[in-house]
Amino acid sequence: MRTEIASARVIRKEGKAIWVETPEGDLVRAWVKGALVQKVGPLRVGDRVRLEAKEGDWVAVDLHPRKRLLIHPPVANVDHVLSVVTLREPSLDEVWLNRMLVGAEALEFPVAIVVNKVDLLREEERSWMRTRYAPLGYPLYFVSARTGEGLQDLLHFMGHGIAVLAGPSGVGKTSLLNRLLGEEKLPVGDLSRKTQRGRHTTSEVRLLRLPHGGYVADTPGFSQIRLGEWMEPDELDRYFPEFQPFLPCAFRDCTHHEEPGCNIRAAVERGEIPAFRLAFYHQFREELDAYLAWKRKKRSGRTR
Ligand SMILES: Nc1nc2c(ncn2[C@@H]2O[C@H](COP(=O)(O)OP(=O)(O)OP(=O)(O)O)[C@@H](O)[C@H]2O)c(=O)[nH]1
Ligand SMILES: [Mg+2]
Ligand SMILES: [Zn+2]
Repeated sequence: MRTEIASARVIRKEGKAIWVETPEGDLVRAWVKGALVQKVGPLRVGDRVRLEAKEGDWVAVDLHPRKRLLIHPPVANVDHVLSVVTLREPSLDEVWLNRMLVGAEALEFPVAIVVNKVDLLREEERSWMRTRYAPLGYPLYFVSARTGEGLQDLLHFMGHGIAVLAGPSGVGKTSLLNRLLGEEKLPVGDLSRKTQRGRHTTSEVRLLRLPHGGYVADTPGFSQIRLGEWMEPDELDRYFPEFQPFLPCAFRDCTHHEEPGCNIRAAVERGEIPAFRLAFYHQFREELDAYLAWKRKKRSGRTR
């Protein structure tokens, strides 16, 4: 009889119990030691825990250090945020995509761009997307949940990690999720979840096992990204990876507008930074400045 499992992955929560996957791939139900919850707060799917056998039950007694914690949905140790977008049906929401890229940089989540519905695209549209986004350095995948094109490459990229899908409404997140899961599909419990609301079924996010290993969260994340909650306006340029080789400018607080000695503008003029990215920088910077002004006003209003 084993008395300990050194490391198992929490893949689902159910009331006070958790379901963990052992290194051998077995699914085991366990309880969480009260002292552990007091120490680290609630466990999250994605967490790795040490289990001990106590009176015929498994009990999680320790949490291995967390790398990253996503809040909506709550998933620990996220390895990939897959930003799903489309060029047609619906057309590309570049504001969403660029805000996502910047937000993920700020929160230090590794992000990839997944263009779905490529079955609807002409070759010129794909190459437009590739020319525009590949130079930023993010992994870029072209897939179709309808035809299955590109999904093996994407699964290979996801590897054994934990992935969370993100993307605007209608881009095909649910379709992709089902297609990526292959034969396994969402278990019946998931299908009836909507009709069982109010019963004992869990509404928490779950991790679903991908056919080649790895997991994907059953709930998409990052539906809205409010950059102002994560950064100060003058930090924004740190989250544009392609700006980094050119920073700092002559003025440390350069906003990359008309200031003399602005390396970013110069790089745009030489074609070394895409002009559209500087335009998004200015757009987000304005939003952040306005948000900061609003916060200050609110604060001073309260003290009076
Ligand atoms: N042509 C084509 N249509 C697709 C593809 N993937 C999804 N669709 C269609 O796009 C529509 C939206 O797909 P969903 O999977 O519901 O999109 P979603 O991102 O989950 O949308 P929300 O749940 O509203 O956020 C459906 O009609 C799908 O059949 C694809 O690869 N090609
Ligand atoms: Mg959906
Ligand atoms: Zn500058």
